[in-house]
Amino acid sequence: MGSRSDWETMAHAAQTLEDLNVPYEARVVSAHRTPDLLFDYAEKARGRGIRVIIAGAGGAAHLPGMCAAKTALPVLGVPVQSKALSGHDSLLSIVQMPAGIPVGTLAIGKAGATNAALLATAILATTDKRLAARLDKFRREQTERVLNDEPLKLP
Ligand code: RP5
Repeated sequence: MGSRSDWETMAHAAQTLEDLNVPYEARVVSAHRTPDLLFDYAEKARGRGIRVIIAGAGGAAHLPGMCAAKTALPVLGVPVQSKALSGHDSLLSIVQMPAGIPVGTLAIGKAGATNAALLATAILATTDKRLAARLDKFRREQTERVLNDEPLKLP
């Protein structure tokens, strides 16, 4: 993520990966404040065994795009909800990539962070049957929770 201040949002991705028992690392790597670290991180990621990168950033959110520019690993971008523009700036900064350098862009905020983890897991599960089974179980349990919810009452 681009800043420690993104952790509140990106922790939802981390928690989802924990729940699915998917190994991950959480790092602050800023496109603007630590650009050399970003290049180094992205260039070495594949060699370190990383298979998917989830990049969350807010405001002028250049982290996912620049990360994707420096690695051919799948990069999933999470627009963090900014204070000034509610994350519209983050979303537009991440989603409009030029053809040739893809970033899979998720929703703004918590839903995007959670879904980035689920999408990363789905990518990894294409070559990992045990992970695919865990993901299926997660979906089944989620469906059951909705179906077995208490009937709605007037507030
Ligand atoms: C972006 O600037 C970060 O991803 C963060 O969302 C935003 C603000 O960063 P801080 O000023 O809170 O560190 O690079």
